[in-house]
Amino acid sequence: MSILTELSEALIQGKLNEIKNLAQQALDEGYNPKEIIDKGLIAGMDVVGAKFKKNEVYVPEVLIAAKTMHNALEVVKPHLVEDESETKAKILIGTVKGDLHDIGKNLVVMMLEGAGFEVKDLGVDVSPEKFVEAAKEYKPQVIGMSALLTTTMLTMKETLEEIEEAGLRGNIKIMIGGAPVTQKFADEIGADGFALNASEAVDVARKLIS
Ligand code: B1M
Repeated sequence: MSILTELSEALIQGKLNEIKNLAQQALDEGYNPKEIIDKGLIAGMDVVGAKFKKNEVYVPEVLIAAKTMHNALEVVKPHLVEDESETKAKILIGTVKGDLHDIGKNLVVMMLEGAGFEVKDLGVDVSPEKFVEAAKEYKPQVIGMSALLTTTMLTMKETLEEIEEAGLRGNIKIMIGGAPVTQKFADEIGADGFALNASEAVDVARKLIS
């Protein structure tokens, strides 16, 4: 079994401690952090998601998988910070109101920081008002919103409208993402950018500030 498959399996089985050693082993074997995340950790989480959908696993198991992912990311994260030369642009980011999923958003944060962006992470369940308040205070060039539920995708539209109503839209670009989000949806609600995954989020953010 390759180390990436071992990582997927450890995540599926919620091996909280073993996954740290496996992540380190993958780095030692020369795999780059993005491969470890995409082909090992996210691949494992996709299996958990499919099982969750079929009621083969329940919320407690999914939470353990999430914690297992977090443990592995702690080992990988220092190796993602690579590009110190980028101009520091500020990005405000959060998972929208009603939504508690943060693994994908945290990955986006890690990649953006790795690419030299200054990121202010508002966490999860972030209301439109909180996005607006923080935008006034922090003055970012980009606001990023993440949503994992089809229901909370609608909150992205609401948040975008509140940002517009607060008169902040002229200076700030909006980027959205999350498993159910599409380019079509981004166009429909008038977001400036959509990214399918964390690496793409870096490219999109760079385009938005250029
Ligand atoms: Co939730 N959950 N969950 N869950 N959960 C999903 C999303 C679901 C698809 C599972 C399923 O049915 N197959 C389903 C949603 C169905 C729908 O809306 N259509 C679902 C459900 C129903 C629920 C609950 C309602 C379950 C319940 O309580 N009955 C509940 C809701 C809670 C809430 O938010 N209010 C719930 C709870 C949870 C847990 C708390 C147990 C846990 C979250 C733990 C945590 O995040 N700390 C959880 C998890 C882990 C999942 C699955 C299994 C995995 C999500 C994940 O972390 N993926 C998920 C199934 C799935 O997606 N396969 C599921 C890995 C992550 C790296 O990918 O988040 O897509 P992702 O992020 C990617 C991209 O989307 C993109 O880049 C990331 C990295 O490449 N991206 C961005 C993300 N944000 C971005 C922002 C950007 C740009 C790109 O710019 C700003």
